[in-house]
Amino acid sequence: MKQFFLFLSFIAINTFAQNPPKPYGELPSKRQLAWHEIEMYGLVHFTPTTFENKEWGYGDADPKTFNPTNFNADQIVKAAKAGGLKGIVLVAKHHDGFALWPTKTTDYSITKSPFRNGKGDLVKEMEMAARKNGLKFGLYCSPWDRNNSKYGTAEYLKIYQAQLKELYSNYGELFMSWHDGANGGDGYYGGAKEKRSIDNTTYYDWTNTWKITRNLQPMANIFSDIGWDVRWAGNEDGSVNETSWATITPEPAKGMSVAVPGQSNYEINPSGTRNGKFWMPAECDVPLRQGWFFHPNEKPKSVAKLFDLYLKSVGRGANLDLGLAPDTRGQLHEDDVANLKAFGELVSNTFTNNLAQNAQFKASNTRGKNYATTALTDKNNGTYWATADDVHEAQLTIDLKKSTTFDIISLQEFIPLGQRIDSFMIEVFENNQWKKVYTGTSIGSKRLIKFDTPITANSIKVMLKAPVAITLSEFGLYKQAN
Ligand code: FUL
Ligand code: CA
Repeated sequence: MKQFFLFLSFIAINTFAQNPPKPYGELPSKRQLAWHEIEMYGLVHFTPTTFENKEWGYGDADPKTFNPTNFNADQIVKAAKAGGLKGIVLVAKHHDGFALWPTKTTDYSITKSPFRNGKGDLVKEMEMAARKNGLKFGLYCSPWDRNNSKYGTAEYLKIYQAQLKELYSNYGELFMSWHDGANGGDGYYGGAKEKRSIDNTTYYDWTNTWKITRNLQPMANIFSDIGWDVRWAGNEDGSVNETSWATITPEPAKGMSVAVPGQSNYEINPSGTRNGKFWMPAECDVPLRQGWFFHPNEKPKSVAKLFDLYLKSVGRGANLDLGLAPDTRGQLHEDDVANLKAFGELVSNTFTNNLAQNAQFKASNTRGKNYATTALTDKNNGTYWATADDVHEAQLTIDLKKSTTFDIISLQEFIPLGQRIDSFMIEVFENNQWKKVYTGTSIGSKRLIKFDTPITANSIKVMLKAPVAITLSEFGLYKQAN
């Protein structure tokens, strides 16, 4: 009888330990999880502004100026793909108000341009090229419209919402609905040529406007200074802070009472908020060149710079959104194509060979056999090592079995159960002694730690702390490729 009870409690402990840990805090939605997997995408700016060699079109350009000599969506998408980008966000309408699709909402569109004799739809061409090459597709339709005579009145909101409805109905499933914070100012406004200001806390009625997005495109991640799904990194340099949480509690701008796009305290965006109210990871948007639009006198960023931005965005749990600027032909410049390709190769060559692949992992605690350390190097973000519920501090000892040289350590949490880990510390066994090489805080979807001087070691220790059971889905050691 006693043995029978022992047996029962043995089963109880085991089944209990085999249950996944309880989720912690805010959790990513299905659409956000899909977004995290993407890591990198591109943001394409191509309107009459390109032909005017400006960054912000005033809204007065003759539609006939939009006359690419050889527009080629496939060339742009293929170059992006070679760069490792997994999606394209097209600016369907920028601040100049020119619509790249045959919209019913305004005459100021591609239908009045020589492009495809006024019969073209550039949004469709980009969408088709993206899908054909296996990239996701998203759209940015600027709320600020410097061409529209109605801008600033209630009527314009209806026009803007109708534009979103057209865009969200006719171009398949979108992974992003992008919004910037530029709001009002001077413009052409149908010939009025004046300054118009709006109250951006109310004018765009974001709560209802974004309901349109949710209804028509449930998988589209809404991006703005304050989400709903993805937050602006707070700068256009392409990086977030070393500590950057996927959660945030948005704050109004100083002296204001509500946080809206264009009017939030975005100084908190690069680091987010530990245990924040919303799962709202950062997107680092940065142009490949200096400007968002093509300018003949500018050059694309170097491959080394792009790799550094990758480490400071994707490597800190954010995504990288790289601005791509077609030239007046309607293609990416050869220099851009070359740097994208070299960057894509550098990323893939660096991260193909996990030097910890054949290491022996020893954990100070493991939840049960379904959560064993073998999950750490199976290249599957869906499997993870976890500790028991009452174990909030744990140590992984990684025996590399031979002396190994690396300069990047990669850690990934199992984020479907939330951002759990508060902090971590890494030691390496170098020259016969343990040496602390890094202490950090946020991990989230991915954390890449880059060392300027490569480390040669036989063993590594990772100490992790969380307020709840710890989860880790992947661990990797890499050497930056040449
Ligand atoms: C900003 C805009 O004002 C720029 O022109 C560009 O579109 C960038 C991506 O977002 O807010
Ligand atoms: Ca795994």
